[in-house]
Amino acid sequence: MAAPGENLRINPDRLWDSLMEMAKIGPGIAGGNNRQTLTDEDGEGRHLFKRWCDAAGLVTGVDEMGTMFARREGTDPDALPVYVGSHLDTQPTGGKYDGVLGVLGGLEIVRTLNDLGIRTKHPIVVTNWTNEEGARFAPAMLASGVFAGVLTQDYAYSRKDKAGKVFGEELARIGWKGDEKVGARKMKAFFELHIEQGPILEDEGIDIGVVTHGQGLKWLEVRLTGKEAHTGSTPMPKRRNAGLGMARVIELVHEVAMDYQPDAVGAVGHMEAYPNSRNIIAGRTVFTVDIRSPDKATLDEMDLRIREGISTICEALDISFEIEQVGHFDPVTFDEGCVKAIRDAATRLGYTHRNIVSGAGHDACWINRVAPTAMVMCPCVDGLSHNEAEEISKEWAAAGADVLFHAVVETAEIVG
Ligand code: HGY
Ligand code: MN
Ligand code: MN
Repeated sequence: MAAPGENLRINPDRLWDSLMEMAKIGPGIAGGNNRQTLTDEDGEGRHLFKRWCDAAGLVTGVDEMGTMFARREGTDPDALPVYVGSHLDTQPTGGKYDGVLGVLGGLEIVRTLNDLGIRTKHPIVVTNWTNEEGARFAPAMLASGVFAGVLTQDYAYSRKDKAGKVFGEELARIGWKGDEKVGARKMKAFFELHIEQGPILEDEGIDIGVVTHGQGLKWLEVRLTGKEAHTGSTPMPKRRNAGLGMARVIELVHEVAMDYQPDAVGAVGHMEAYPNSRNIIAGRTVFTVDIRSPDKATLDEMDLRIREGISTICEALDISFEIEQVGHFDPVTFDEGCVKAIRDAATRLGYTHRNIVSGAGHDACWINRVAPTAMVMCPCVDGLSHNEAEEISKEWAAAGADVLFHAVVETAEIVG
C-alpha cells in the first residue's frame, strides 16, 4: 500500500489543549507536574485519559500491572494491533510532556482518524504504561519490563517506596489493578513518541529524532554503614563517616563516566543520610548510582570499576557497604522496519530529521524485545527534562505527532 499521503496531519490545537488539561492534574510547585505513579493524582490522570478514550469510541482494557490499553477496532479484528503510547506518570519535579506527549499523541491519532472516517485493517491500541519513571518505585519501566517478561510480576508487586508503601497494594488502592494477564497481548508493532530530553535536536535546529538505538542503563542502590558519633568531640581518625563515603563514591561515579566520553554518563541522584542531623556523623547513607552507555562493554566496565572503587573507599574509611542492582537494561537496537517507517514519514511530511540514540530509558526499550518497535523524538527547550521547567513548542509536538501518525497508520494499513 502506498504511504498514507501528504494530507494526513493531526490537530495540533486539540493535542496541545489535551496536554494542558492533563498538566492540571498533579501540578508541581514550579509549573511542572508531580503525578507520581500509583498516587491519587496518577489515578485521576488515568480517569481523565479513560474518559477521553471512551469519548473517542475506544474500548479500554487494563492488565494486572495497571497498564491501560485503549483499542480502536480495525476492519480485520484478528489482525495483530499496532500499539502506540508511553506513560502518564511523572517525576516528583517533572515536566508536562515527558511521557504524556506519547500517550496523548497516540490518542490524537485516533481522534484524527475518527474525524476523517478513516479505517485501518489492523486495530490501533493507545497505551499508558504503569510506572515508567521508577522514581517512586524502582526500577524504571517496571510495567513494560513485566510485559516483556524481563521482570516478574511478584518482584514488581513487592517494590517499596521510601515510605514503605508496597507497589501491589498501592495499585489496588487507587483502583487500577486490572484483570488482564500481563504480556498476553500480541503486537504487530509498537511506536512511542517522546521528547528528546537532551539538547541535540534543538541545538541542530532539527524537527524530528529518528531513534535508532537506546543506551544501556544500570542502577545500583548502595548502602554504606559507619557509626553515628558526635561531630564535635569525635577525633577525626576515629570517625567511621558514611557521609564521607557517599561523597567519595559520588565523585568516583563522575570520574568513571568522564573516562568514557563522549557517550557515557553517570550520576547519583537519590541520596539519603541517617540520621541527617547537623551535629551527628552520618552512620548510614543510602544512594543510587545511575550509569549509562550506548556500548554494553563500556557499561559493564564502568559497573566493575565503580564496585571496586566502593570497596576501596569503604576499606579506607572503615565502613561497610552493600550494593544491590535495582535497574538494568542493555543497549537497544530498534526495529529497522519501524525506524524506516518513521524516517520515511518525516521525509514525506517535509520535517528535518536525523538519527539519534536515546539517552533516557523508555518503555519502548523493553517492548522492543517482544514486538517490532521504534521511537520518534521531538526537541525540548534547552534539552531540559526531569525539571519542572521542561518545555516544548506546539509546533514540535505537532511535528512529532504527525510523524507518529504516518508511521502508525502505514503499519496499520489504511483501508479507506
Ligand atoms: O530514567 C529514565 O531514563 C527514564 O526517564 N525513566
Ligand atoms: Mn519518559
Ligand atoms: Mn522521565
